[in-house]
Amino acid sequence: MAVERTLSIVKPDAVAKNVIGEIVTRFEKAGLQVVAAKMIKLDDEKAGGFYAEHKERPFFKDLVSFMTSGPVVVQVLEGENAIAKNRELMGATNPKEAAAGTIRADFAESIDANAVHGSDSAASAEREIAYFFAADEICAR
Ligand code: RTP
Ligand code: MG
Repeated sequence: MAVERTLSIVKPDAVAKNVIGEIVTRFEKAGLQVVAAKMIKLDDEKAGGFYAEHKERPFFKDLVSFMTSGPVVVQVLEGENAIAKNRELMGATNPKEAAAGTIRADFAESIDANAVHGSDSAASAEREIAYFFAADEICAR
């Protein structure tokens, strides 16, 4: 299995609930390492650009409005099979469909306020990491 990097976002609902640490602990316990991290408040342009693939979807406006509603924590996670592993830890997009014990099952409120984002492919991970972090902000471990 290859060592990969993936982009994770702790979304505004989870930051507001004060569960940043509990979420990061799940990544660490699963063998993923934080190699870059920052807390930021997204604006419409930054959030819209991040979710550009969903621009034509009916939920796009709500998605941008939610993602700009409060600060988020963006992180790069590194580890074996990191992209799929993170998606597994997150659970399904809709918390009602998320498997028991996943982050979304335990912390998400709704399909909009769903606690976390994770890159869905190697190509997405590469684009999303570069979208938030300069190369010298990522610390090899
Ligand atoms: P994310 O990108 O945030 O990690 O979530 P995801 O891959 O599980 O889901 P994706 O299809 O990429 O959708 C991005 C975010 O848009 C909202 N969404 N709402 N109302 C709806 O049908 C709907 N579908 C998606 C969710 O908040 C989702 O996280
Ligand atoms: Mg997605």
